[in-house]
Amino acid sequence: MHSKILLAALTLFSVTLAGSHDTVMADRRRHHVHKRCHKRQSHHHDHDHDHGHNDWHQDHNSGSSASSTSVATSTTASATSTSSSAAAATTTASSTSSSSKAGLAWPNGDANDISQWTNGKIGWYYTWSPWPVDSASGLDFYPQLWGQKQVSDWQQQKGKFAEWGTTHILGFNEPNESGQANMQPADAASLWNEQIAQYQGQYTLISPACTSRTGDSSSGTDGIKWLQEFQQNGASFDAVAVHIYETDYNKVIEYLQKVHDTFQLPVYLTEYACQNFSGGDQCSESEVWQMMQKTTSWMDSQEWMHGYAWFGAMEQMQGVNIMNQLLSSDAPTGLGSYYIQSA
Ligand SMILES: *[C@@H]1O[C@H](CO)[C@@H](O)[C@H](O)[C@H]1NC(C)=O
Ligand SMILES: CC(=O)N[C@H]1CO[C@H](CO)[C@@H](O)[C@@H]1O
Repeated sequence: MHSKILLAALTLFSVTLAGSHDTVMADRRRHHVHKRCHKRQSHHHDHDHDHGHNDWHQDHNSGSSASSTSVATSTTASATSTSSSAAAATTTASSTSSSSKAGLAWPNGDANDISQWTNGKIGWYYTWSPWPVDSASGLDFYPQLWGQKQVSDWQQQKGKFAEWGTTHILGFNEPNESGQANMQPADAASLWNEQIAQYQGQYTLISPACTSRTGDSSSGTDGIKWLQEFQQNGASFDAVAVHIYETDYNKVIEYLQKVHDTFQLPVYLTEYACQNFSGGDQCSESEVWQMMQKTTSWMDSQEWMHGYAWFGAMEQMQGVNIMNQLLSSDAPTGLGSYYIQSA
């Protein structure tokens, strides 16, 4: 299964792009076809997840934080007044900010009509790069410095942040994965301090997005540990980004809780889907829907969750279970419509 996905990924990769990363990037700069570059990066990303999550399940046997939270609030009779005012505060916080929590992870450039995604709860998008779509989307664009290979793109684009009305910046893409930005925390902290730290105070700086991998192996390192080392090397950020692929929505929520407990900062889930990267059965349609419904409602009401982006607004899912697809035939799927409209 691993090698099959990898092979499929590599085949697709060479067929669609017919070139190395650097060729594609250079090609994009010359011909302004940057969506191909993004697609390739998210794609590259996916096949890496294939190796990425072997040691995840064994480390996550604790109970569901979601269910224990709801039990606590609904059954503690003696704490009624405090828990209801806490709940009211949470509701107020979420109703003022939930409209902008939902985001689009958008690798399509202008090839698909992004305006179809704007009349609902989605407030922002990113493209795995500092390149926004050309069309006016009405969504806030969060520029990302994907990694070392995008530094020249970043330098080319950063003069436009102010005119775009930029509010948030996203750090490196999965630096703890060998198939992705693949950086040592110390090197990453240097690059961060050279290219991104100068914007602190001006924009919300969202950390590099590590995967939820736990434990180390030849293909990657524990994501939380990586980010702690990044901090210890002098990099400072205002919020934490993370990527999570799981088959049980409770595990998504547990990991978000763990990230928040560790860093005590707002959290952005910038890629997630109902996906088995352990090589076995994939989520059924109902499991995908359950993950979508449970996670979005939980994140919308959790005040320290500031943003999320489901992986799937693309025609080619590139190795991720197609049940997660938000976009097909240039229009939102049923799941995509739910993602746009649920409140
Ligand atoms: C995911 O794959 C693993 C490994 O084959 C398997 O044990 C597990 O049951 C699968 N998960 C689901 C939800 O099917
Ligand atoms: C493969 C790999 O481990 N990639 C990076 C992820 O994080 C580690 C450890 O922090 C780095 O050494 C790697 O370069």
